[in-house]
Amino acid sequence: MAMKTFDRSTQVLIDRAEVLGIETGIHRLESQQPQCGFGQLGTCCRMCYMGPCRIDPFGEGATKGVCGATADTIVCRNLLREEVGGASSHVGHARHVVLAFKKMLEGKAPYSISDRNKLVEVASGLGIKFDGKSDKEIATEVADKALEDLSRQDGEPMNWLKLRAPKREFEMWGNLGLLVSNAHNEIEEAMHRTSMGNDADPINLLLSCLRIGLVDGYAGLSMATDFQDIMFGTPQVRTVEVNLGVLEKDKVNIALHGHSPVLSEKILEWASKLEDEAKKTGAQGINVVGVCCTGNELTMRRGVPMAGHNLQSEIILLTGAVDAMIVDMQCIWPSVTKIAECFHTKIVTTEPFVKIPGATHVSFEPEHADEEAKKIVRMAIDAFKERKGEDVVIPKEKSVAFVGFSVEAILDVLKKIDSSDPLKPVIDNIVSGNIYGAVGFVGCPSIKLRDTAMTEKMAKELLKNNVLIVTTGCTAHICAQAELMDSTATDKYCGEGLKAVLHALGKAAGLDVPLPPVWHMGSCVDNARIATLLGALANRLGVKISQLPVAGSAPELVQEKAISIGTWFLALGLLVHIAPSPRILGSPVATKVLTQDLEGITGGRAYVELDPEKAAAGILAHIAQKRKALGI
Ligand code: NFS
Ligand code: SF4
Repeated sequence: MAMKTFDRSTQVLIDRAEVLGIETGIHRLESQQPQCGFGQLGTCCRMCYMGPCRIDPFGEGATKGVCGATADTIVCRNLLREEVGGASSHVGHARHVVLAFKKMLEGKAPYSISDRNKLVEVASGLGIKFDGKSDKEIATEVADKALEDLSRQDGEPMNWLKLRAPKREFEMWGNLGLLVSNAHNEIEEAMHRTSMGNDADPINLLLSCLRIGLVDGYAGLSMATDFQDIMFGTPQVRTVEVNLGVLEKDKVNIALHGHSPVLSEKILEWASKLEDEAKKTGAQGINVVGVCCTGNELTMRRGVPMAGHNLQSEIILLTGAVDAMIVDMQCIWPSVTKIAECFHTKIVTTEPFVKIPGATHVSFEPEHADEEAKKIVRMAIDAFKERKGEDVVIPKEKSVAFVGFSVEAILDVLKKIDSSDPLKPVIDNIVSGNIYGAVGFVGCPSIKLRDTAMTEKMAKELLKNNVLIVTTGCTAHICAQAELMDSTATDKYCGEGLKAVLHALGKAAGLDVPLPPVWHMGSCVDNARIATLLGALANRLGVKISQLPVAGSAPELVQEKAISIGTWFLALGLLVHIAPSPRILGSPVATKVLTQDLEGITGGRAYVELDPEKAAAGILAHIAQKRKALGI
């Protein structure tokens, strides 16, 4: 019997997998059932070799580990380690971009500054003096300020925290002793703290979670986004094509998967330069498509089609039409090489710390970016030659999405309505209720929830109630595939108030259609853009972010990265809806603090709900309460 799956385009390929006897994540999930209850509750500890210890949440078995650690201690330590995994990924990503940027400035890597305005904005925010300095000198100081956040030992708050944190929240974190100074030290200390025989105090551990949330938000997401914008340009609104139907049978299809635009921008450049070489092999050209967050980066800046989200990263290979999938870092399933083996598809890994058995490894160094990108594109062209005669199955599903809603792009549209006070029209509409509130949809597609259409159902329910949605990450792929990012969605799904606002904005933007009701703000590191927008709104109103009628949601949690981003949002004072539950329910203390007590500290609160209608209702109730408190 065919496996149940999430959508039509994917179903076609799951069916193909079953005919061909190829295993996918859906099949492996089923064979993992039932998954371990201790693991789900977070009460399993492997921090030392007297264990592994497991605490029975019902009090019938062991209530303490061999060393005496309680469920509260174990759960909070495990949670902090998840955060470290997430923050390490984002800080690693940011460092990787900053180092490429430095090499560019030293004339050693073939990249350039694309957005001088952003450079000036960041440099002045960092307090760098311009007097007569060249752009290169200013940029070098900016890069050094970033690297200082990974090395300083003087206890001063991180430069990027001072640069990007909203005023009132910065003050609040200062009062709570959370102004982190050095991302690497924080990560080290969190690992140290959670190793056997150190921190056993659940509250102290949870405070450390907030610290790592700030590390992630500022030395990870914000830093990466700033440097990527300076190097590759700040996104502008445009329309693109999405879903698996963007593959083209007669072209060399290159799927770019992972996270860093340092690699993918170069591949894209060389794909266009080598178009003629591809044509000589009989192909009609080269078709570069994006998967996961690399897809988001490329689509926001270059209009590259968004082929699929994380759950489709192995599915897309089942088309037999992908000639090469090039990956860099994060969210890459090791299974891709196994599936690729069944076709002519080449999987190319590029990072020394991300190798997969069965893949071809081309070490991608910014210094040799041109040669390596050229080599990789040629590998795809060669693979295309091998494809001749093979059957390909490309699902026909394809839709259109508006993308590129950077804060700058949003403000550009708003300035056309009120050039001196661009946020005023938004605030007026929030006050009038035309915009009842706003929700950020972030994170991944969950293989456990995808067939419930969790994200789409929640989104539609919120739009009906005039809640504007912004989105990033793989959730953006889901919304785009559900046609929620097309202008037609506005009349189809929005309440009257929101509809009117989006029509007016479309007109202001010079379009003859409304803006869509779900705004694509980028990849997961671009959650920094959401925080910037919220900070600007709160600042304009003279309130804290926690007072705004807004919320965050990771409707289909998968990655540790979503945990660390979510914690940053909690520190910013947001209600953060999550499904499935993070692994905290085995600890009464962690559960109570994160879902209740934290609200009295940062204003943020975690909210777990797996039913889409109930989750939307919970968020609406939260927005109603915030509106009431503001007297609107
Ligand atoms: Ni975000 Fe992007 Fe996707 Fe989830 Fe992975 S690609 S960084 S973690 S799976 S949204
Ligand atoms: Fe067990 Fe304690 Fe060792 Fe964890 S640290 S495995 S609870 S003995």
